[in-house]
This record gives sequence, C-alpha cells and structure tokens, in this order.
Amino acid sequence: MRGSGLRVAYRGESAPTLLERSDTLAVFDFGTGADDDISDPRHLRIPLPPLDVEAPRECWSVDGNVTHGCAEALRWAAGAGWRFVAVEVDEAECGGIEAASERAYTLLLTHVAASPERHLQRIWNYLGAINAGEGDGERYRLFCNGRARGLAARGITAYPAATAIGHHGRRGLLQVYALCATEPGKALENPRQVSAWKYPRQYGPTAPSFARAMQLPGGALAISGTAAVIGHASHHADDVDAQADEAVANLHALLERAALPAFAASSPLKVYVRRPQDADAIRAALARHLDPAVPRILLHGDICRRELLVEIDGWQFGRESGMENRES
Ligand code: 3EB
Repeated sequence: MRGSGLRVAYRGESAPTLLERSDTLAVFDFGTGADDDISDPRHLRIPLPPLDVEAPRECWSVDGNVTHGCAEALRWAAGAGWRFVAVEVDEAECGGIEAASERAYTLLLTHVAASPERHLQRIWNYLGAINAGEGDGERYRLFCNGRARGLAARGITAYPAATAIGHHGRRGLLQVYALCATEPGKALENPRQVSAWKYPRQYGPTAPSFARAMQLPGGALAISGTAAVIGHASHHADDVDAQADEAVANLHALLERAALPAFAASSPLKVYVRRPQDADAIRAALARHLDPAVPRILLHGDICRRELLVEIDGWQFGRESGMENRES
C-alpha cells in the first residue's frame, strides 16, 4: 500500500473545499492573489500568474489520511507513504540568493531526513529575477551553487527530478517545495539530452543538481522542467514555436525511455511561459502534439537560460503498477 496511490489533478473547487478532504496532501494556488487565508500547511501560493482564463488549483491527494504541521519557514503534510514539504526563505535575511538557496535546502533536507518519507522524489524551486546578473554572477547560477552545497552537506548524490523557474512576485522570496516518499524512486535521464549534472563549465561553476525525471514508487513518472535543450545546448533561439515543439519532443523521449504510454487525461502538465504574448503560439504547439484530454496550465515565469522561452513539467500517471490500485 505504501508509496502508491498518489494523484495529481487540476481542479476548479475552492481551496477550502479541497482542504476539507482528509486525503488532500497539498493544494497550490497560482498567482499573486490578495484573497489569502493560507493558514493550512497543505496550502501553498505559487507566485506565477496563470495565463489561462480558467485558473484551476493543483491538488495532490493520497490513499489515506493526511497529517500536517508547520515550523517557521517550513510546512509539511504526510500520509499513505507520501510527504509534501515546502520552505520559503527571504534572501535579505539569509544574505543573498546563494546563501538563501543553501539555507532552504538545509531546512528541507534536515526535515526530510528525519521523517519516514525520507526519499526525495521531486522538487520545485521558484526565485525572483532568475536571469539577473552576468556570467557566473547570474542569479540562477548562484542558486545552483547554494543548492549543490545544501545537497552535498547531506551526502545526496542521486538527485531528484526538479524545476527551477523565475517568478515576478515578492522580491527576495525563494520558494522550494518537494514531494517525498517512504520508498526510493528511480531517476531517469533523457537520451536526447546531456544529464544536467554533467553540463560543461560554460553554463556555470556548479552544474544543476537534478534528474530529468523520477519514476515514483508505484510507477508514475514525475517529469522535470523540460525545454528546447538538445545535448547541453539551447536550440531555436527567438523561435517560440520551434522551442515548444522541441520541448514536447524531449517529453516524448522521456516517456519512451520509461516505456509509458502517451500523455492523456491522467498526465497533468505545467507550462512555464517567459513572455505572456507567446501563450497562444505555445497553446497551438501543444495542440499539434498532445491529446486534447491532457490537462495543461500555462503560467507566467522565466526560464533559467535567457534564450529559453518555454519550459514544461508534469506527470504521467497513465500506467501505475501495484496491486493496491487494482484492489480499489
Ligand atoms: C535545462 O534543461 C533547463 O535547475 O532545477 C530544467 C529543470 C532546468 C530543472 C533546475 C533547470 C532545472 O537545463 C533548465
């Protein structure tokens, strides 16, 4: 039973309605809403504005009751073999983005190491002004330095799947949240791409610490932020249509690698869009390649390399294994 039965869906219900359910592990609101009563530790506001008219919430649920709590910068929820952990730190209080990144990872990893769901599966990182700064002073590169130090301090060398995106929300906010489980996942790489942790020096002093995807306990696939990167190089600069096509080709290569079927109704995708005016072109590209039933939301956010205009992450729950699914 443990380590299976996670579900992720975009849902139109209100946050209180979703949080009323005892099997709700996490609820994500997108954008900078002023409505906020975010007192439940399972409820997180992501500072990326939705670009769709209908802006649903993302809801994670599990096969069992969820307990939750918080402690200063960290909040958590756990149930049925899964754990959600979120950390928010302020750069000014930490002394800059690099120190904030190390601090966030130290807080997160210390908590996770002491919990029954101690295996990191998937991490999202949202920081402001991600492309500000030149050369090795670029804030994304500084973030990578701090993340790598935090991971190394805990002896973590097998990286989870991840996303790192630039937000335009509260200045100095670094938000990091993770999905963990009692059982380890299996990291997967993309045959079309150089593994991120092996990127050559030209992309920064510390290669990014993430796997291209993670096969979760139970068999679902959690896919990292995927862009128009082939080998280690960005392709199709200034061509958003071609970048979207290439990103989808990379996603399909990962599905093939994992021997999973095509994206369908149980494969929610999140699409990060640098320039809101590209949203329609990106929607059209997705329509060319994806079944209309694939749930997708577009969010305004910056990709970690300046020339990249679109990035996609998501899940494939299309062929979960495990007796527990067949029994229920
Ligand atoms: C790339 O392929 C695009 O630093 O955690 C994608 C997913 C990217 C995760 C991260 C960065 C990260 O390199 C950028």
